[in-house]
Amino acid sequence: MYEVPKLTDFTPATLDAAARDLLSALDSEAAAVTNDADWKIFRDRWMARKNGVLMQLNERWLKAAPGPAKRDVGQLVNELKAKVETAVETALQRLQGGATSAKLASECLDITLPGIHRPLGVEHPVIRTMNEIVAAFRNLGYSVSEGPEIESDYYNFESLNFPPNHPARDMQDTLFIADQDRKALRDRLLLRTHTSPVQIRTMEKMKPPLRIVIPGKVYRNDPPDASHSPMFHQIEGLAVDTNITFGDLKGTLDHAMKALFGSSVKTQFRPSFFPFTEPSAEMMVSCFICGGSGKRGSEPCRPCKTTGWIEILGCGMVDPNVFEFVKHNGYDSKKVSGFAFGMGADRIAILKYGVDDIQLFFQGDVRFLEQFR
Ligand code: 2NL
Repeated sequence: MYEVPKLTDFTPATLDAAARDLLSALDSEAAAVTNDADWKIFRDRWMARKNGVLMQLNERWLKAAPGPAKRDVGQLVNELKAKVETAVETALQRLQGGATSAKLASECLDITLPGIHRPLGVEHPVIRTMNEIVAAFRNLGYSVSEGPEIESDYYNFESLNFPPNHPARDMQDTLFIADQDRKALRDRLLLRTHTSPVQIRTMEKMKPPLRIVIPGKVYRNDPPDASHSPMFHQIEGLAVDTNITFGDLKGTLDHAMKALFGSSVKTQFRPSFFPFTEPSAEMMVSCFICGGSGKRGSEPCRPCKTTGWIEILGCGMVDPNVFEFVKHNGYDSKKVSGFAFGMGADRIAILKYGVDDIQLFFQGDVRFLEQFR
């Protein structure tokens, strides 16, 4: 370890040699600094006010020099002081520079590497079918309405003209919210069994004329199998105005089916029953798989069971009893009339895409879903 020597003479040659010794010691000690702790020791050894090398220079060289040599020794000590300060500062910069480049190296990013491929999802086939049906009616000027999936008995049944002991209110079919027995029947909560309550809610808010479609989830206490699911999707429509006739119903639905399944499909109406419409009908569409022939080559057509017709929806003229519940908002059955229809979106998606099990729609198996890309 370098120590400042006491000088016996102060000739330029002796000073020169002593200065060279000091600088080479400074160089090698500076080079040995590899971390912050080293650097502090190095700095203190050379620059400490108490007995640092620079202080020793003052004591052993400057103060010890005889009068005539003082000027030269003073100049040399000043030069050495500057070199020591520079060496200490440079060693610190070298350490910090090393930290910066380590940081840069760890953060460096090769922007020429290929990116991460994130597969895009697709619209679910049931949602896609609902959107197509909604679009067909929007083009006819219909608006879209939505409402709660948890409903009261009033909106789900009573206001829709379900008689008190109608089988559709049966515990077998309806999923009720638990612990509602203290409430009046009309206030008891359940999972809506159809989207019709939204039609009543919309008529309460908007005066006639009205043209709306309502897509949404509905719930029934059905055990799941290939054609049943306790949750499924419905689209309903409602048109109310002065002088709406069964002819308007037929023309509107015929037009919508041609928009959905192609302009060559035919429609046919057969008598039916719904509590909220009178008269009621089910609408058949000529089979868009076999073109109405009932055969595919020499094989029987499965989707239409060889009949050439597929039942697609239920419909009818709004029963005056239903209008009674919203009469206060301008729905007076002496002044207005209307038609309504409802269809199962899952069933239509099954027919459209040739799917043989409704459960596939709700299992979230990507191998099934990615086929709709
Ligand atoms: C079906 C049949 C239908 C309606 C739904 C409706 C709603 C109001 C008044 C009258 Cl507020 N009718 N909706 C009418 C006829 C049939 O659905 O088979 N759906 C799957």
